[in-house]
Amino acid sequence: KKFNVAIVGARGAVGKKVMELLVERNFPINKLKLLGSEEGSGIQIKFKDEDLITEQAGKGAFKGIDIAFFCVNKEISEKLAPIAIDEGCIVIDNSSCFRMNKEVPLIIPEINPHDIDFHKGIIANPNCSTIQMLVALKPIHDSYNIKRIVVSTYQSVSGSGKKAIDELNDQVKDYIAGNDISNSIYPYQISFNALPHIDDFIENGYTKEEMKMVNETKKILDKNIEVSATAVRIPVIKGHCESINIQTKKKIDPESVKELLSKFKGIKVLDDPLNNLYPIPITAEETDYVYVGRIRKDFTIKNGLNIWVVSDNLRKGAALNAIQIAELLIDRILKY
Ligand code: 2RA
Repeated sequence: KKFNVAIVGARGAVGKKVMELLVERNFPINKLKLLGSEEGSGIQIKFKDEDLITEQAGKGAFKGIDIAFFCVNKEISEKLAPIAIDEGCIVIDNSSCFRMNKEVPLIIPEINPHDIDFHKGIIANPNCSTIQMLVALKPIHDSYNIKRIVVSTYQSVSGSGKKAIDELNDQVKDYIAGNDISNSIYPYQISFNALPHIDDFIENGYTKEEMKMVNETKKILDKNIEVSATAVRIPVIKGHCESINIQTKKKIDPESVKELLSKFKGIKVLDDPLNNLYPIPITAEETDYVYVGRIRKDFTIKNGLNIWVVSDNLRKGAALNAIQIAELLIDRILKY
């Protein structure tokens, strides 16, 4: 059986990656429809040996579509997802719009595949920084019972889309040319800088990005885990890094954790610091793995451990996880 698939936001950083991975993973596609804004319609994009033309997303655009990948911001998802469901398709949404909605399963296939069974038309893809953190922590939680997580993220600019990638490249070129680089689409320039400000600040002093990690961890992994997060944007194009400190209920040691992680599907352990072996963004770029290194005891607390986690935020952090959800959907529900 093959499926009719749509990508909403096919020209964005994540939408383009979804298209690429649908081919790479040989997803069973009968027809692919590329949907976007009015100004973004009528554009020719190659898919396999076909030239597709982008069309405007809206009423009627989802008729006959089985699965729609939404790779747009939360406002567009909020407006279009109900239309897509009305027209009979299942929406896999990459935005934060529906993630905390009780009717919407929030899925990382390696962690909570069974949650997909209760979907009512929308399945939410977790935030990139949540996905890589929970893939790394799932085996540890199952064996040692995590009670607290303190995480600092070092997130690449591709997380905020194509415009931010272009801006970082332009700022570096301007810097080399001796031009002023202080103006920016961020509150401050991102090149040669670090910004503790991803998504909006809210009244409790945290950003929405940091609260996503707190709330999504509770929904996906375990509501009893306490999370304290700091999300930082750094001048890297692709690949999010995270420094994660955990405290577990059971006694924990780095060697056993290293062995446990190396057996978990989707994780690669790179951990030999004396030989400069640890994960870095350029290791992770364009691969499907969550890389873990710098696995070491936190000597300052009982059952404490520090780890360093790196993953390609456009792949496992977004497009790959979304496609793995679609693979789960056709296996478990649409009975492919
Ligand atoms: C970011 N996680 O990195 C957010 C959205 N992709 O900007």
